[in-house]
Amino acid sequence: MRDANPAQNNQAVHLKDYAPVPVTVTHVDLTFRLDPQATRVLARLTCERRGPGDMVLDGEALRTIRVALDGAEIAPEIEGDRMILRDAPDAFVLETEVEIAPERNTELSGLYISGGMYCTQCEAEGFRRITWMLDRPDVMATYDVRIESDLPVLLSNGDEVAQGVWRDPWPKPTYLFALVAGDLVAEADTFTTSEGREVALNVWVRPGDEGRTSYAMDALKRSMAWDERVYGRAYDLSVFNIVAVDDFNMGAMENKGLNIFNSRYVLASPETATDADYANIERIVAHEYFHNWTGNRITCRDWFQLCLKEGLTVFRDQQFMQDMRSQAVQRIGDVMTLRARQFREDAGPLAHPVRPESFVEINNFYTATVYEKGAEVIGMLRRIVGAEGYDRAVALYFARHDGEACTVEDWLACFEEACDVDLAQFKLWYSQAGTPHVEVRDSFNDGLYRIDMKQVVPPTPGQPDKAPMAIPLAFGLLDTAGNEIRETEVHVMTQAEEHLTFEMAERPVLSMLRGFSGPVMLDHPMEDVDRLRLLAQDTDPFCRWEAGRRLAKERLIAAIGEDVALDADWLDAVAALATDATADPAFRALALALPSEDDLAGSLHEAGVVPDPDAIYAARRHAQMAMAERLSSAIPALRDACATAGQYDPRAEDAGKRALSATLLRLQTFLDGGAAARAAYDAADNMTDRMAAFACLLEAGDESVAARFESDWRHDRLVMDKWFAAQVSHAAPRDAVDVAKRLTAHSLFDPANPNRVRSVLGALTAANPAGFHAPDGRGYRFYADWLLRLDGMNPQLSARLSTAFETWRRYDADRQALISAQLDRIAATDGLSRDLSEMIGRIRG
Ligand code: 0A1
Ligand code: ZN
Repeated sequence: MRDANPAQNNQAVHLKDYAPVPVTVTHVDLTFRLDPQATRVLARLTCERRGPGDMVLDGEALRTIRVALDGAEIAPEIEGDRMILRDAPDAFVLETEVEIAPERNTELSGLYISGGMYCTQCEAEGFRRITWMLDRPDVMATYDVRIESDLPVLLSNGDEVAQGVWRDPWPKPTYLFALVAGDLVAEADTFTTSEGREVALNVWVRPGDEGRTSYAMDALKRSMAWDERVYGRAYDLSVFNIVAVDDFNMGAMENKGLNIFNSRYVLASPETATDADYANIERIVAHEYFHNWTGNRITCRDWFQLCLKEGLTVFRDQQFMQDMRSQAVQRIGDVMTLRARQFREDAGPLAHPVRPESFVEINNFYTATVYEKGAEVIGMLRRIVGAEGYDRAVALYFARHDGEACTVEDWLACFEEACDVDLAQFKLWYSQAGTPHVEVRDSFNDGLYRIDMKQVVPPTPGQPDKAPMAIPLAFGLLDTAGNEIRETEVHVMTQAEEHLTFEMAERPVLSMLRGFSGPVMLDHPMEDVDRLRLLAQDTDPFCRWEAGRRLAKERLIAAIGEDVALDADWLDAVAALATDATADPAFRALALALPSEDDLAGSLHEAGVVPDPDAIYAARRHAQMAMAERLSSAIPALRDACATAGQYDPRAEDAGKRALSATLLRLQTFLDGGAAARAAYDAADNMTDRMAAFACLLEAGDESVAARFESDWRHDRLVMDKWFAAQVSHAAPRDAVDVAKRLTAHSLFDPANPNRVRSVLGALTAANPAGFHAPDGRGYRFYADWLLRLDGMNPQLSARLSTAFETWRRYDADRQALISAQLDRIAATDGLSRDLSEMIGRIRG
């Protein structure tokens, strides 16, 4: 696909240029002689010609020792990162021997060392940093792997044949290869599949971390059972290994039979992990496990099809979480994530379709659009064809494409055939970027209720004009007393403008976009009384929450820069929700949370107003203070009612109570300067409660709590990540950059560890926007300095962090000039990675 030296080549690859390989590899035989500075990799590739043309292998940062074709040494034609084999025979064996240095691998791509163990990361194009190979997902081969090392635990994909010898019988692309070697300990268990296969399960960790794996193991077993029950997919090897590593660029990786995880998504104990950590572990363990069918057994033809495995697997993990926890709360949380990350991306210079048409560096496309919007697209498909149609189509997909490398077209064809639908227009969801705006206006006259709908898909980079999309709009109608008079129905909007009419005796209240039935921005003006009615009574929990959210947002926006009092009606509604003992505490916690500062900035920008980060910060504080005052007398009793019985239990029911209690403690802190939080900190017997109190104390300006926390938890790297992040997140905006600077100079700050870096730099940009956007530009300078420094070590990390600048055109001229100067400075730096240079180029626009 890529037709020149990738390391030095900043040229784009295009979907339209896809061509299959002329020579493929059907079996890979690998021997690793592990050494930190000089690992030898011996590869025997069984190759087969499929058509005319040269065989072009990928290799990066390899020292090539020997190359032989059918046993005879050859002098290969190596051009930068490509080895070209001209006139290869129809069938042959290509042998190579290379040397690599895992210890010097700071990119964390290929074979590297983390916390004393060898591990690999091959997605997307890391395998070429291990040995010469056709490093692309449409080349699927079986693998035999021998690991030579004195280390006690030696793992690779598939089933273990002998100590350190592994065979993976399922053909797979290179990106799913994995190897782990180290001094590790495991929690072991077993699972018997519906097909009667005994599977050994292991969660491997460094000595000292045992005892923190049981939740991950439990989540794994529940995932295996769920995929059998809901999708009819059983596991297909005799062993499933999970390994936790400390230095990892992403969340986790679905390597066949050997998932490798960022340790923060495996390790949990009540003392060290929060409810949010437990939920993430459950979701990510499920996600990686589900990839075994959606990604591994059926993989992607090329990287443009990334959403084929990621959108579908995210959708599956969301379904799983809804089944394991509260459906409503899970959906609201997923929508919040989508809006916070994907809508933001879709509205700025980095907007791209769910299936991009070109890229320079594929690692820059593991985005919220491919993952989260990709999942929404699957959800819309299911809504359109119905649950049974979806099941039929998915069953056809598994039956027809098992063992293949597929495209989005293959996937959609299964739906068209199994459900007899035409998806030509629906397919625009894969190719048109930008969040559709849906404008809804309703009116009632003489017994006729009319809903007028208009859709506009805004222009995005490279896509000035858009065609109307197929948008499933789920809606219901309530009467003015709040009773449902029409149950949820789904109208699939296909034209730019449409209307619906209903004969009715009285004006109804429209509950639109139930369950958030499509990833759109809904513009539906409504009287406060109707929103309050939906908030109190809608049968659709998403729309209830959304009604409250709209009310809060309208008030906050009105209050920004003005010193207006918040109206009593709204505060009464907030209080009613907070005190409604019949509602799920997790739902109440969500409904009491105000829209984030970034959400407000985005909404102002949408409305043509330049957001002022300090004014937004002040308006939120002002609203929180008003809520606190309104609820003041109720808070202690409400918090008492949230107390959970017995020992800490991560289950959703208890987590919801803790979330509500934490929300109330935050409000209480506005009133008592931290007295209740101090008591809560001292009384906490779990990390969820401790972190909630810690955040309040930091916001209240408590000067000793950070030192106390540090001396209690210095030894624990995952807890210390929270310590770093909380101090930046909860600093007063004027102090945030100084706090971040001080923390990057702390002895425990390690720029080689992505989690630690994110806990400071990510927290500054994501959780303290008013601090990051300090008017004198010191936040931008500090951040750009770090991007440049990190880029020399870990380009994936610097590129990902650079997205903090994607919203720069929202802000005032002074801030834009300050950011632009930093972007220019980065762009002008010699030796910038391909990853970061692509990102900065796109962000500058
Ligand atoms: N496929 C993984 C995510 C992942 C992607 C890239 C990586 O390295 C660049 C690592 C992990 C998933 O969806 O979980
Ligand atoms: Zn994934």
